[in-house]
Formats: sequence, structure tokens, C-alpha cells
Amino acid sequence: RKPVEVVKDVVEAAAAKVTDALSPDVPGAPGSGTPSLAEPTTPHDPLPPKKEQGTPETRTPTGAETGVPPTAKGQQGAYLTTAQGARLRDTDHSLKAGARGPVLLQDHHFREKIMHFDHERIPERVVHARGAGAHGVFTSYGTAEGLTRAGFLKKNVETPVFVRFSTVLGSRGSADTVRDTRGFATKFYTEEGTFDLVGNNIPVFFIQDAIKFPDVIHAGKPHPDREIPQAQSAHDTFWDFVSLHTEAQHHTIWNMSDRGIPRSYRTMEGFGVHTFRLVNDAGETVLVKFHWKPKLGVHSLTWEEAQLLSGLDPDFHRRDLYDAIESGAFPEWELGLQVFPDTPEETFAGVDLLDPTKIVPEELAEVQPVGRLVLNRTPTNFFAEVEQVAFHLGHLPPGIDVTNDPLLQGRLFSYLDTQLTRLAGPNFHQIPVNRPHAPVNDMLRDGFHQQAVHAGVAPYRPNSLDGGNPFPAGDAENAFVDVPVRVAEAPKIRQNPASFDDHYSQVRLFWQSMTPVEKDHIIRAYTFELGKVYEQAIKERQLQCLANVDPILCAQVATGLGLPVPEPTQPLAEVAASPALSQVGHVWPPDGRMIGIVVGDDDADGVTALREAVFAAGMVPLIIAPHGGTIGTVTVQRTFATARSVEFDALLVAAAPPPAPDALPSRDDKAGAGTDRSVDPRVLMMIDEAWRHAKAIGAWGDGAAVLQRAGVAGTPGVVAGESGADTFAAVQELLGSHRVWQRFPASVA
Ligand code: HDE
Repeated sequence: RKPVEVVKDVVEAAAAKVTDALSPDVPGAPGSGTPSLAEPTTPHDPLPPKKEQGTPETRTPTGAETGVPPTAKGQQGAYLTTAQGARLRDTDHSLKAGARGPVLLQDHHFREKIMHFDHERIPERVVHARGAGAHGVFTSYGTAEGLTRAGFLKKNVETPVFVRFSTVLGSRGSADTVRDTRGFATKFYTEEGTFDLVGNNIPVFFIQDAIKFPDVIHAGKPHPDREIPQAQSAHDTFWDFVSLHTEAQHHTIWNMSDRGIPRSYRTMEGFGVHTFRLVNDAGETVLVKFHWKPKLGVHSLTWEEAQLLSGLDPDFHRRDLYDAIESGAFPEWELGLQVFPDTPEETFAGVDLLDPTKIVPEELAEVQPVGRLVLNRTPTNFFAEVEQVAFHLGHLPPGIDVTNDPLLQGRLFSYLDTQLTRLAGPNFHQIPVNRPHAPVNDMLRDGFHQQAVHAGVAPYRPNSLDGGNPFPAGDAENAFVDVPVRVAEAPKIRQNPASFDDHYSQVRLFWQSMTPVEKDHIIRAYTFELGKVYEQAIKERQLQCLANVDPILCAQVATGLGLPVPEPTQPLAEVAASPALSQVGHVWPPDGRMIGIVVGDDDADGVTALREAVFAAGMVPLIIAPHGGTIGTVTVQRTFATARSVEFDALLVAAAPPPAPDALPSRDDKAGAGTDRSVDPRVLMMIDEAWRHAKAIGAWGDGAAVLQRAGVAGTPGVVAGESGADTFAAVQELLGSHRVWQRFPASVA
């Protein structure tokens, strides 16, 4: 058959699958109303975008609804063509003077192909280079209607969004689970213009003035001489900077806490960090801080898991995000606002709202929910969407305005400027993922990579040649509101307000709000990081900073480093703890958790039933067997060669565990304790790690003997049930607390 017929068959088969998947009768299909879980690893054709998401591809650069130009699509037709559309018969052989002869310069297809390839890479982001993004929908509750005129916050309005999560320090190919701050940037394609909320998973920042940003990043990035270490803060220049610029101590303690190593993007809070100003229809204003609250709660990795994952699965967070979306466990957050009166002092409960190194504890200003974000679609093309998305704090719709926070003011310059190099020119807003969904009629013209074919002759105002178009909007047409905030008559100075000099009280507040096990993790993190520093003077200076936070913290880290404990240089702040800052002691829905299930070749029925129970509970089973292929009718997703405990949240051992192959050494061989080969040593390692990382473990039937053999039976968080179903039920209960905290010695201190 002709190649074109084969292609036609393939295309038709794929289209039929998509049609099936879209049928409202299929659980989980859009419109069916019953999102169901499916194998994250089963490949399927991408679903077409949902109608309500109105993807940017369907818009022209000017936002016109009709006449979508054919060039908006990446590919058309079934035949391979040149970039100019000429059909090609061969792309595997260059044009040569004879089979053994030189390649001819006239081979235009070869030169076009290689030229394009040579320029496929663009500069990575100077910070936040490593990330992952997804599409979704934001639905407003309407609770902020009285505070802002922003249309997307009116009741039940649905707004398409694109979210990009990231680490800060690492390069584009660096590991996901390093200890670092995470970016949480959201683009709301609102009907009144795009709103970008460019936040982090930590509510404070290292510096109070944007002018220091290049300095803190130079200090955090790898050393300029040898370009190491990659994607981490455990090195001399970072600790040199933060111990000298003590305003960084608050952000640093968050990094040293478990917040620096999130379990998943799905289990991170997000914060706008700065204070913003909302304005309503009547022109009244309030000051607000934005918060994202994850439906699954705030959870973190243990440091050992994070380190293992950096090698075993450097894409762990990216994979987790995409697997969750593809399996139907859509990640969810609630957007909340802390609302403060807009007073001339711009202060609340003694906290300067313009200081980005300070939080307002939630106990003093409740976070009020205003809407819900659901991520439900993975990118179609990573480069086109995730790499080319460009966020900017100045992308503001009417109803949201900025404040004088000096960090925020600097960012208002940086995010536009950086795209000129990264996306090679001023027209990056025309890239599909960056196109507004609101109609655009600007007077910007020309420039590199201009995509729009602008009509008219008068891109200036007023004009008499284009009928006066475009026209200025007023209040009635919902024009952007620059809130006329009074600027004090003041001298031009390079200086901060005096309140910015308090660098320690909130560091202590954070420390005091942690439970014993979280404090223990913080101590270990500082000891690890400073242990990687070579210069003695830097360690001593950082210990001096810790002395001003807490004597126990300082003493424990000093002991770990083998250094003397310094005295504080100022009195310790009197602060009230904020329990909302702790991750321990809450119970969360365990939806979307990964359940590893170790199985042998028998008991296929039991495993099938268990798998169904896990799916029904909104979680995802991972079947781990000695070999690939199938167990009964169940597909094996990991073998003992590819599975490692760090991938899942809980571990179950099925009733019929596999025997150990003779060829593998067992740890007992090493210990000289004989050769009990009743359990595969790789299964023993999984159990060992899962136990050490305080994960729930369960077994039933003969599986219980495996736990016995691993030496964990009868310890907290290890359940032996009658059947797969009741073992899973007990494990499910344990997952609500995320970890079996009692297993960490410090948790009982
Ligand atoms: Fe950024 N930041 N930043 N930042 N930032 C960038 O913009 C900058 C800051 C944040 O997924 C850059 O497009 C300055 C705070 C996120 O594409 C750049 C200052 C917060 C992302 C830039 C800050 C952030 C960026 C690099 C100090 C949390 C990734 C590429 C005044 C509230 C966005 C780019 C994405 C990215 C500058 C501080 C969050 C260079 C000058 C505070 C989530 O423009």
C-alpha cells in the first residue's frame, strides 16, 4: 500500500480513540462528570482541548474570534514537507555526488534541517530554569466581589489558567527534588486581560530590595570558577551572602525546613509574597496577600528521599504532576486572601506590609477562600508552552494593583526585560501560550518575530485616518485603574524604612511554630548545609545568626559542626507561635497518593481486587513484580529492577510474595548470618527504606512473613490485615497524616 494510506489508517484510528475517550459515557471523559483514575503509564493520544478552556491557539494575535489563520496550527497534512511546504520524498540521505561522493552545498533540505536544529535551544531562564507546567481552570466563589472589580473574581466565573512550577537555582536539566524554594506562577487568561500571579512556595523572600537580586542569585548559583555545585545552596558563597545580609535569615530557615523539599507540586502552598492592592467599583481599596492552599495538604519529602530521588528519578516532581493529571487525580488548590485595611501606615498587627521578609500569621488575619484552581491538562508540547510561557507582575487586570514594596517594584521591571533575551524580542506576548484571551488592540508595532498583520495606517492617538480607532476606555468600559495612592513628599534617598531592620523576630516565630520532629529536620538541614561549607569564618558567622534565633537550634548545629556556641548579639524576640506553619498534626485527603504493591505470580485475583479498591479510593496503584509483563490480567508497572521505595507513599506486600532469586546477594550473606533467601533482598530494601522514611506499610496472608523477615512487623504504622482490602483500609487511614511521625525519634522528644 502507498505510505499515504497507512498514514490515513493511523490518523483515523487515533481519531476514533479520541472520540471514544470523549464520549460522556466513558468515566473520566470530559463531560462525564465522573473523573476516574487510570494508569498513569498507559500511553494514550492527547485529548483535544476542552471547549471551556479556549486555548490560545484558537485566537489570533489580536483576539478576533473568527478567521483563525491556518498558520495557528503546528502541522497540517499527512506529508513530510520543507518549512516552505514543498513535499519531500527522502529525509534520511543528503544529496551527494554519487553514493560515495561529497555532500552538495545545493542540498537545501539538508541545510534547512541542520540550520533549524542548530538553533533549537534558547537561553534558559536566569532563575527558575527547571520547571513543569500544566493547563487548568480557576472557578471563582464570588467572595471577593466586594473587594475588587476584577471580573474573574465574580461568582462562578471560570477562567482558563496555565501554571508553571519550578526550582530556583538549578539549570534546566537539574533534579527536581533539591533543597530550594519552588516557584508557583499562574497565568489567568481573564476576559479583562491576563493576570499573572508569580509566587513561590515560601511566603517571604531573601532580600527587601530588588537591587540586591543579582547579588543573592550570584551567591546561590554554582561557583563561577568550577561551576559547582548544581542546584543547591550547600556551598560557601550562598552562606557567605545570607550570613552577611541577615534579612535573608527568615527565607533561609524556611528552606532548611521540610518546605524546602516538597513531596509534590500538588502538596505545596503558594504565596504571592508581596502585598497587593485591590480596588472595587466604588474606588475603595484594601491591601491583600495571595495564598494558594493545596487540597491535599502541605507535605514534604524526607532529606534522604530527596537525595535518593535526585539520582533515581530526577524528574520526580514533573512526573508526579503529569501522572496525576493523566490518571484523573487532578491537582487542586484554593486561592485565598488575607485582607488588611489600606491605611497610610501600610502595617497590620505591627507587621510592615511592604517588607517582603515578613508574614502576617494566619491566626491574626485569616486566609479567606475566593476560588478554586484545578489542573486538568498536560502540555501538548513542552517547549512551546512550558519553556516559552512568560510571566510578568505587571500583567494586571482592572481591580488589582501593586504596592510600593521595593522588591515588587523592581520585579515590575525585570520580568519584561528578561524576555527580550530569552524569547528574542518584544513580541513574546504573541507566542500562543502567552496570548491573552481578551481582545487586544494595542499600538505596538513591528519588532523581531512579529506575527500579527496589523491593519490600518495610524498606530497613534488621536488619529483621524483610522476612524479614531483604538479608543480609550473609561470606567464604564472597565478600564484599568491606577489607584491614585498619595506619594509622600520625600527626599530621594537610598534607604529602607526602620521597620525593615528587624531581621530575627519572624525567624524565631517560624522556629517556635515547628513541632519537635520538624525542628529536628531543621537542625539536620543546617548541619548538612554548613557542613559542606569550607570557610570556617562563614560557618561561625551563620552560627552567630542562629544564636539570635534560638539557643537550642544554635547549640545543636554548632555541636554537629564541632564549633563553639556563640552568644546572641541581641535579645531573643518574644513571639507567639503560629501553628498554621507546621505540617504535622493535620489529617488530609489521601487522594492521588501512589501505593506500591509488591506481588508474586500467584493471587492474581486478590491483586486485581486490591487495585480496584485503590482506584476507588482515589489513589493510584503501582504493581511491582519480579518480572515485567502481566500477573494474571494485571499489567506490571515496575519490576524489582526498576522500582525503588521513594516513588510511592505507602507499600503493600501481597499475600503471595515472590521468592528470592538465588543469584542476588542478601544482606544476611554480608552479616554472615546464613542465607535465608525467603525474601528477595530488593523487596527487603524497599521495606527498609519505606520504614525509615516513616511511610505506611501493610501486608496480608503470607505477605506478613515478609514484614517479619524485614524486622518491621508490629512497629508503628505497619499493619498486617486479613485481606488486601482491610490492609489497604488501615493504610489509607495512616496516609491522612502523610507519615507515621512516631517513627522519627525526635517526634516524641
Ligand atoms: Fe522572580 N524572576 N525575581 N521572584 N520569579 C524570574 O523572570 C526577579 C522573586 C518567580 O515559571 C525571571 O521570566 C527579581 C520573588 C517565579 O516562568 C526574572 C526579583 C518571587 C519565576 C525574575 C525576583 C519570584 C521567576 C527569570 C527580586 C516570588 C518563574 C525568568 C526583585 C514572589 C516564572 C523570568 C516562570 C522568574 C526576576 C524575586 C518568583 C529574571 C528581579 C520575590 C515563580 O525576571
